[in-house]
Order: sequence, then structure tokens, then C-alpha cells
Amino acid sequence: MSYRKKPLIGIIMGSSSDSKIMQGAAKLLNEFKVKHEDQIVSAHRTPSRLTDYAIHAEKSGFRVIIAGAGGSAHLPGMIASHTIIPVIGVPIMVYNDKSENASNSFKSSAFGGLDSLLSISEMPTGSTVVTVGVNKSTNAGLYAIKILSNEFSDLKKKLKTHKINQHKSVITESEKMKRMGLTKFAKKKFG
Ligand code: RP5
Repeated sequence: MSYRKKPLIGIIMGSSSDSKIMQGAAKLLNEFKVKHEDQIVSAHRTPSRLTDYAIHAEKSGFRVIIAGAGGSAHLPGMIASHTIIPVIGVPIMVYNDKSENASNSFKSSAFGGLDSLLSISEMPTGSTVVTVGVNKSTNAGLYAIKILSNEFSDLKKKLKTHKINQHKSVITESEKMKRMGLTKFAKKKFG
């Protein structure tokens, strides 16, 4: 079985508005050529679908589920309650507020993502979910690959190359900074 052909990672999010942030996980997985299946599952708007999704994920043989949610962010915890597949939560800051008082259709959650971060991280003992930082969906993708790499050794090689490339890019930027001087460097980078 190949992780390139069969999706072994499921990405879910509570709302279409979350896709703006969640696409980071997809991009990273695509970069590593890891196939993933992406869906919208709302824990509060489609509670029965949440149960169905957990069954689907087990049947599909997913190794990891990446679950993004904003506000009270109960999706990662609820999915984890339905399955033994490891769940990585992504707390989302941009909140699709549908209330009449909302000044515009998209705004930050009342607590700037901290609400979701704490909600996901504070799952009671015995019902475990890990979380990345607020909006850090790319890290969720990277962590999912690390889990998959226990099974697929070529992914270990790709992760090592990824680390080496990160190292190289810092050295390249540092050499540029040394050459140009900090003021010019920052002006060029940020305008
Ligand atoms: C969360 O609340 C979703 O993940 C989204 O970030 C936010 C808005 O959801 P909906 O009101 O669109 O269901 O559940």
C-alpha cells in the first residue's frame, strides 16, 4: 500500500471558513506527496455526520486525523471520542460569526484563538487529543507525516531532507544579512 495513492490522512474542519487556514496542512502533505482526504464535518451542525465520519475513517484505514475548529472547537475532541485513530487538533482564530451583531462576516474569535487552543488541549484525562498552535495547520501536516514515517521509511528520508533544507535556508539568509547589513536586509524583506 502506498501513502501516495491511498489517503491515510483525513483532514476535517468544522466549517468552510476554516479552509482558509486548514489549506496549510494540505499544502505540506502535497509537498511530501502524501495523499489526504478533505471534508467538512461540523460537530454542532452535523452531529450525526461526525459519528459517521469516525466510522468512515476507521474503515478507510486512516492513520491520523487532522481536525481544525474555531470557537469552542469541540470537533477534535469529539472525533477522538469516537475512534482510536490519533487526532491532531488545529485551533482556528478566524471565526465565521453568523450573529446579527457581527460587524463583518469573518472576524477573530472572542479570545483570538486562545479559546480553541485551550478547549482542544484541555481534553479530560483518558480522551486524548494533541494540538498545534493557533492557525498552525502546517505543523499539523508535518506532525502527521512524522507519525506516518514510522510505517514508511522513505518518509523519514524526506523529513530529514526537509530539516536540511530548513538549515540551508537560514544559512543563506544569514549570509545575505551579513553582506547587506541589517538595515538594508530588513528594508528589502519587509519594504
Ligand atoms: C467552529 O465554529 C468551526 O470550526 C468554525 O471555525 C466556527 C464557525 O462554525 P459555523 O458557525 O460555520 O458552524 O465550529
